[in-house]
Amino acid sequence: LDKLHWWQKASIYQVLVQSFQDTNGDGKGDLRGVVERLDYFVALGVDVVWISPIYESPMCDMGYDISDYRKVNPIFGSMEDLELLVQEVHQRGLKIIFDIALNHTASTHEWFQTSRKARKNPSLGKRDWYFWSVGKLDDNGNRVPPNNWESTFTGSTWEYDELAGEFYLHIFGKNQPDLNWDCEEVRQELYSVLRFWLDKGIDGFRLDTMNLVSKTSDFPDAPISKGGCHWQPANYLFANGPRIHDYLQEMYEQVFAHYDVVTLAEMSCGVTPAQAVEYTSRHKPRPELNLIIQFQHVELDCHDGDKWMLREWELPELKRVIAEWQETLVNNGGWNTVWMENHDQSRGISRFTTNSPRFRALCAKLLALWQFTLQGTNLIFQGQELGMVNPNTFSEDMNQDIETVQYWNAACEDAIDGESHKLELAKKAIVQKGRDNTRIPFPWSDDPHGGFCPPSSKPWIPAFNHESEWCGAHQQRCPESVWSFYRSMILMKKAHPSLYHGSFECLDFDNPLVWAYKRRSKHTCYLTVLNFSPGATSWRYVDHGVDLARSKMLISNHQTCEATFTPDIILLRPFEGRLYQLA
Ligand code: TEU
Ligand code: CA
Repeated sequence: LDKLHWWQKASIYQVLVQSFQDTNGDGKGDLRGVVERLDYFVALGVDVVWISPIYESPMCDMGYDISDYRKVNPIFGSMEDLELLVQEVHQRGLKIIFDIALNHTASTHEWFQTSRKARKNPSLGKRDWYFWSVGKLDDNGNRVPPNNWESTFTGSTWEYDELAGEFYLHIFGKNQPDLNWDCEEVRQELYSVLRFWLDKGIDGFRLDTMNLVSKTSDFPDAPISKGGCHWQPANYLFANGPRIHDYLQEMYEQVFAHYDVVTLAEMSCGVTPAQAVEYTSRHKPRPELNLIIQFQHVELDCHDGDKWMLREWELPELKRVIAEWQETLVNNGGWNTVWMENHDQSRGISRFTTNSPRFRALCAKLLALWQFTLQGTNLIFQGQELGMVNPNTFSEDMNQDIETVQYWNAACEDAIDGESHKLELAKKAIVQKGRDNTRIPFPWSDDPHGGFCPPSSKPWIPAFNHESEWCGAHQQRCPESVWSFYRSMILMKKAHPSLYHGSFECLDFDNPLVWAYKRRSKHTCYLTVLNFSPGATSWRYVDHGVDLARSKMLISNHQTCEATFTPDIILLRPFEGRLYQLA
């Protein structure tokens, strides 16, 4: 156990700074706000604070469009505020990691501005810092993009730039041109940016879209999407590309090897458990990354990776995805991260259980039991520990997110001929999946705007559901609250170290209602049993080689939990979950 790194034992708490705590009344959360709330993290028991991008940015994509990597965005505060935050975090025995996007910059970045001019005037330098293409001629002799790739935020990944007289590549928004990592100078410059922040004493990075930085050089067309998907499968042509391992190894050797820090790399657009082992294995001669964030479990509710094409799913599918990740990484020297919501995803309760208010607290606790008894480093997104749910309403002026706005505009254009059913589907998808679902202000108290900003200010996006019993202040005082349950689960994991590294074994795969699994290390074995259904049910443990007679129930999400099992069956109430330590 002493061999575990701090980041393997840590619970990481993600703060979306803009929606956390506003201190100067401009309706946007800021760094001073995070400083003011640091004791909240201590009370909850988390170890690491992950802050969303706070660099200079035109804020077209929540700061994932960076225009100067070495400057602090004034809407969040100053460099002094940031240094104060790092210092105050450390004073409390916590750690802090920064979120940074190295795959692309903002189009307003000086690098991109130079690059576009340099296409016609090479002496300016930075000519190849981005991906440029003259495109091709279509049948009518018009100049069109070199291939058919569609961007994550709808439309072509190629945008024509007048000044350059060429197209540039952007996998995300057109204001987020992709950096060309094949260019040595680009990599060196980015490494020096990383060192700049590490030298300020931060404890690591969440690296945005890190598996996208090596692209195939010839930009072939992607297969045409089937079934009216807005998103076609071009991802395998730009994710996990040909030189990705070289670059990650180089980055490790030139930067991270020299610090005791964690790298938490987001791997969007598809990564398999086997690839994840490649990226994170501790047994490799040339290490790359510590942790990765994968997405397979949040892609079950859509068709072909198109997040807006909603799809019904069954519990056994979720079990299979999770089991494959758990087993593959544990058995091969990798290490999982376990998460269910973030600033790009909607709320876990609304997605994995039910929106019914009657079950809200139970479901929140069920999911906490689930998340904290799986193998891996736990990531919690702000408000998850309060059992926040999707607002579940649609209003056009609530849509702030670039992805949602562009999808909605495209849907409106597409439905011109009064095809109102198309718009209804789009609305439904946005309500269920839109990124603004988790971006609304944090409900601290039952003050106006949930105490997020002064009463006279207007939050940048409307606050929602800050009913007093669900707000942070109330839940912190109430031992039965979701918040208190999260705290218990965080402490539970620390008290039972086998939950960090024990093996994972899924029982009764095909059971559509109950999810049961064992976690085992040399001396201890744990059993988690979760009823994912709104009805009472039972689970037969004898068939699965479990002996409950001499075992101890450690925690349950039902307040009074008598030993409801007959000699070989556990009776479970709606959405009931339990954790046993087996003798
Ligand atoms: O996300 C990368 C990504 O591909 C997905 O998570 C994507 O945003 C999602 O599927 C869209 O629904 C990262 C950031 O987390 C996200 O906020 C940024 O918009 C994106 O990169 C671009 O920097
Ligand atoms: Ca502010």
